Amino acid sequence: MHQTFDVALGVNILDANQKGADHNRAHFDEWGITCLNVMSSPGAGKTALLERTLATLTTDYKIAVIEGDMTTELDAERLRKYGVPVIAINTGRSCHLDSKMVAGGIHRFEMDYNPSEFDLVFVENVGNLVCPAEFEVGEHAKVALLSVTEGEDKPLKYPIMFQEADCLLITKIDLAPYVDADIDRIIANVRQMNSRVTILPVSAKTGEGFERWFDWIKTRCKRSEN
Ligand SMILES: Nc1nc2c(ncn2[C@@H]2O[C@H](COP(=O)(O)OP(=O)(O)OP(=O)(O)O)[C@@H](O)[C@H]2O)c(=O)[nH]1
Ligand SMILES: [Mg+2]
Ligand SMILES: [Zn+2]
Ligand SMILES: [Zn+2]
Repeated sequence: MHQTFDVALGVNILDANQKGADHNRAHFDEWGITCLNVMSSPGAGKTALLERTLATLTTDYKIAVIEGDMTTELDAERLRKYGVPVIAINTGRSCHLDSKMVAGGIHRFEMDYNPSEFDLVFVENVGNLVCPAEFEVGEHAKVALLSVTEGEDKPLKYPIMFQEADCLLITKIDLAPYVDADIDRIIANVRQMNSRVTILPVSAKTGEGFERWFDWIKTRCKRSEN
């Protein structure tokens, strides 16, 4: 009984979330914006990835960020240094962004800026390897990060994030020798969960792998220069 109730409640919550996600995507489509939902466990390097990405891509693309954190604007402040609009959403007790929270962010963005001038919106989700993957926010693609310091088994233990991802960044590869991480094994474990995902090893510290990441973004961007 208890389980049936939980399952039904879960389906209703996800149904309602999906309607909100469709609403958000319709806004992005109307404005010609590509939205990428960036997700990982806490500290895998989402903000560091976006810092290095903004440092390069803002010359070719007009970018905004929707920054989700349970509390604080620490990450939002880090990204504002790159001169882009950063809409901060504090989720309070919620360990993921949902489509309604992101709708609030989008409507704030719409009031303060001309969204049709923008090409790309990155959503940095709350650090959590589980539920962000289940709550679509209106993105066109899901980007998941797994750092080499987290352990090679994570794709097997937390499958949903890896099954849902369109692009999987193996981050902090500069640290691989220090933590005995076997990148080929990480890739094999990700592949076991998802045969079609693009897998890109990167280091936000050295910049290694970022050209391929930028190329991937360009193939996804509606208003691509290429
Ligand atoms: N050596 C190394 N450190 C990194 C790299 N990327 C991120 N870090 C460090 O890892 C820590 C966490 O990075 P963040 O970018 O804040 O991670 P995050 O995923 O945004 O964290 P939350 O938003 O709190 O979930 C920081 O101390 C970064 O400097 C990298 O490529 N190499
Ligand atoms: Mg962050
Ligand atoms: Zn959650
Ligand atoms: Zn709306």
